[in-house]
Amino acid sequence: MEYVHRPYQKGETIAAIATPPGEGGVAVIRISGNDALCVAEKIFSGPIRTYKTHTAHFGKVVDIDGTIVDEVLALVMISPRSYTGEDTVEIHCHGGSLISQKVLNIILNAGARPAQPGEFTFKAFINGKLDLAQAEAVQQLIGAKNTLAMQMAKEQLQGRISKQILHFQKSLVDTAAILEAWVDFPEEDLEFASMEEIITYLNTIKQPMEKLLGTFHDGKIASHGISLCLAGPPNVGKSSLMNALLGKDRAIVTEIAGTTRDLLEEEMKLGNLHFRLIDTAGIRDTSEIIEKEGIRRSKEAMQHADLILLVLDVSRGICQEASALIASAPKEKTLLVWNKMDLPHPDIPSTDLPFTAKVSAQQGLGLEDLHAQIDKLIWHKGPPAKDEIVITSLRHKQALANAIEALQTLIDGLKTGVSPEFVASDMRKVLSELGTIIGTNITEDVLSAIFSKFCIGK
Ligand SMILES: Nc1nc2c(ncn2[C@@H]2O[C@H](COP(=O)(O)OP(=O)(O)OP(=O)(O)O)[C@@H](O)[C@H]2O)c(=O)[nH]1
Ligand SMILES: [Mg+2]
Repeated sequence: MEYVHRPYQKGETIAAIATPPGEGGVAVIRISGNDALCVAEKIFSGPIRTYKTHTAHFGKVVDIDGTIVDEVLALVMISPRSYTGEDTVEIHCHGGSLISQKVLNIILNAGARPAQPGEFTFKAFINGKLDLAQAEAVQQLIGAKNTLAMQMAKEQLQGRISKQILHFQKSLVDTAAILEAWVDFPEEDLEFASMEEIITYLNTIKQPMEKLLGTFHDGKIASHGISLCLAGPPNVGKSSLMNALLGKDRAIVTEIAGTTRDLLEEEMKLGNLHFRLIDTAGIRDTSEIIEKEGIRRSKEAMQHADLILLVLDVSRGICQEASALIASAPKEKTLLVWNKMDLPHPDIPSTDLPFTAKVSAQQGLGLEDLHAQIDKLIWHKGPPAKDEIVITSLRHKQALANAIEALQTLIDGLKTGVSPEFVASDMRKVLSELGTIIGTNITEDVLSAIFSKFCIGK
């Protein structure tokens, strides 16, 4: 993708349609920048520059040749009281894709430049209206697929993560100053007692940082959804279970072992969470070339999935393929599902997989319990509390993990007596890694990568 936010000139006037493409009741075209009022006045029938901030005015959009293009509402927001922090005008026109495009073109001809993805939010960030974590939360809020993800994005947008990060930074600056002074005056050795104190103190900061890092598991699940792979030997009813969970006849089911050859994916909502179900080829020893490739993909899917439903046929007990699969299944993410409970079956053998469920995919029995077991497996300790600060972004997780690692190196360095330069440099790394989360200390290409994922008009 083209480099997004360069060249960026502060205050440059940009415009874009902010509503989704297609037909709707109303379309909103946003103009932001130093010349926003001027540009808007050129195309609007009223004296926009004389309007008070946060007022809406009915009027007409007029083309250069005087043709009336649409009847619209113009909403004026004067700097700094706008989303971007700049003068902003929103034109609310009729919501046809042609008409909104026409209005946008007239605005562009009047002197605005087409906005790039996320550029309004980028301006908000540059103008100090939002920090980076908050700006990212805007996109998460728009993309939220469930109420939990929405809740988490809202918390982040309100600055709760940023506050926590700032708190970590603030707690470290005094120690950072001591360490920097130590670099300058190494002959004035840190006293042993104060060294001990520093180590203890740094550990007390590290603990809440680690706790915050630990919330990523829940944050990822809530905001990005869960991949759930149905795996097992052939003919045990994986595809039947996929259909039962989806409530529709999606996968082919036959009594022939080896029916499913390829991965089959489908989205599903279960309770408050978003799932990507993956049906796979039954795993067995085979020399048949297509099936072999299918099985390779099954194993790969199992490896990458957040959760595995290992499906077995209860009427067959534990066959050879099943026992190999049970032995190799990662316990922390596998739920053993005994299917075909409607058939006569021997006693259910015990295994060392801690999570099990009993169902009949064909009869639709036991699905509620299966849902409950999935829930149990997903949340290590129940879903996050409403007021818990949770990180949801991989970028934040990595930065926090790097900061913790540098902090640990620093602590180890103090213990083993490495030279002050190294210790001070580790501390700088801790602070700068934390800073990247909220957007201080961030390179332009990272910024560009973040905002290019936004939609145009946001
Ligand atoms: N009695 C009974 N039969 C079932 C149940 N679930 C599936 N079956 C039957 O078992 C056979 C295999 O079902 P599938 O869903 O195709 O099994 P699969 O595990 O996807 O099989 P492959 O794709 O070949 O690996 C079909 O004849 C199903 O009707 C169940 O709960 N009870
Ligand atoms: Mg199948």
